[in-house]
Amino acid sequence: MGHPRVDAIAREAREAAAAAASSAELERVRVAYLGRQGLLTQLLRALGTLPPQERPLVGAAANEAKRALEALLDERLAAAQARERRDARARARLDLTLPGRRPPLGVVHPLTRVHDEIVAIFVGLGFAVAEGPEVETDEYNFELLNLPPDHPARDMQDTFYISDAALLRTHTSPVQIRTMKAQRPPVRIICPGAVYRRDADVTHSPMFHQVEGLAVDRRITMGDLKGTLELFAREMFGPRSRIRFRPSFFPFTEPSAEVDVLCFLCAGGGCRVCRQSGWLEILGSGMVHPQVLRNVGYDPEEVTGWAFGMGIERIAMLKYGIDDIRLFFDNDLRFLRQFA
Ligand code: 2U9
Repeated sequence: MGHPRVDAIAREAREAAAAAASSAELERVRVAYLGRQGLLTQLLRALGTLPPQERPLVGAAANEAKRALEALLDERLAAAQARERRDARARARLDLTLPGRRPPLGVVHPLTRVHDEIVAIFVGLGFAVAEGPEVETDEYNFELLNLPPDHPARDMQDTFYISDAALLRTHTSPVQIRTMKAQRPPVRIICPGAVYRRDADVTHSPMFHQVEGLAVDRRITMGDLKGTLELFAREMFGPRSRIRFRPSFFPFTEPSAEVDVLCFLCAGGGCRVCRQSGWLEILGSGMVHPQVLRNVGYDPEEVTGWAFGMGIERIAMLKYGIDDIRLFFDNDLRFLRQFA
């Protein structure tokens, strides 16, 4: 063997090399013993300070220990690097036969579906879609539609007022007013959009949606209204649909009528949805009031018109047998997924 001090350092180095588990740890061992400040390096550098007779023995032993440690570290390092390359390849390996991740697919909201169906039917008949602001003036939402200042619909109880003059529209009718003020007859438009009323229960929501329609031209009659709505009902509720008109009142139409469709669930026989009556109320309508025509600068002696209004939520509730309007706005996926 060599020299006791050299042997102690060499043993310690072998043990450190044996305990090193990675190429990084092996490199730290190499630096600790063989680096510029390493223990073996320092020992060799200090040979000159030993008594002359000890130098050959210690020098030979230190050089031998250095050579053996280098060989051991090279061997261990090669093995560690091979292991690390193998692990990295295993981590990176992809199984291309695994099924892909399916992106979650949404469904069209039932209100959007019903809205799109209604709009498509009237667009097919030659109507243009008109839209307008949801924040309206008292003038456009009420005054020009022949709702006098003391009309109950204008009550603070029913309308969301923003100021004395500004409010959230309670119907899309101001869109028709804006359109008529901007263009001469003939006018054929449908006006879909959100509207607001201070009302909330199972069939009323403070925000809901309407589609209103308007046709103004020379010699437009109630017969045109009936024919148009009959066609609408057949496209919306099936070819066997029938409609009936019941007299009603709205300040902006005269005469006015509420329109029922023969119950499409029981064909008129009576069921839960039509509450045994055989008919479902689907919309309100009428001939545009002469005063409303005058208000937008039209001459009621020259042109006449009809208008209708329906609630999209109401149509969707009837169509899908939904008994609580709030389901449309809860965004419960268990509800929405049923419309896939
Ligand atoms: C102009 C002239 C007349 C629109 C009309 C109705 C009858 C009607 C209701 C249906 C259910 C509102 O959402 S609802 O509560 N609407 O009954 N709407 S006639 O008449 C107009 C519109 C604009 C210039």
